[in-house]
Amino acid sequence: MERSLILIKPDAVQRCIAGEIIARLEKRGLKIVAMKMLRMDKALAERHYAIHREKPFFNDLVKFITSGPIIAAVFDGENAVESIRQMMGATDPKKAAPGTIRADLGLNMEHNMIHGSDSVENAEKEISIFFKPEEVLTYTREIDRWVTGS
Ligand code: IDP
Ligand code: MG
Repeated sequence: MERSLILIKPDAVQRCIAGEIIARLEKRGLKIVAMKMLRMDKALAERHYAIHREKPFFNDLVKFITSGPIIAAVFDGENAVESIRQMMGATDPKKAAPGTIRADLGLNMEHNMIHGSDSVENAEKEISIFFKPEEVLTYTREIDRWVTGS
């Protein structure tokens, strides 16, 4: 099983669409194993988006992601990273495939509703930025229940 970090961005929280995004991921069969609402500060945003530091849109990206509360969550499931990327759709909602979160709900490149890890390796790094190990539950399919700790 695999874990991925998602962020429901300030636009989605502000427009009250967080629940729909979470529901879509849950309906796909992914399990919530950690979740919190927070407002990212500049340092956290710069760390999370460090890979984009040199990009022309970096400052706007940091400004936007820190502009209001977000929901950070860890989803667990088979092929979770790739599944979530597929469900998100392309970065630009105008180019995202119909039926994806960004195509259906996103407005533009900046207001594209959701972040999802792009690889298993990055997922583990990103999860550790937002959650302490003990905040992430382990979902044990064998007995179909959650246990505390990872
Ligand atoms: P992703 O979110 O689909 O993984 P990334 O390339 O990792 O896309 O970019 C991170 C975020 O930065 C995007 O979700 C988007 O909000 C923003 N972004 C990416 N490219 C551009 C751009 O060309 N102009 C403005 N914002 C951008
Ligand atoms: Mg990315």
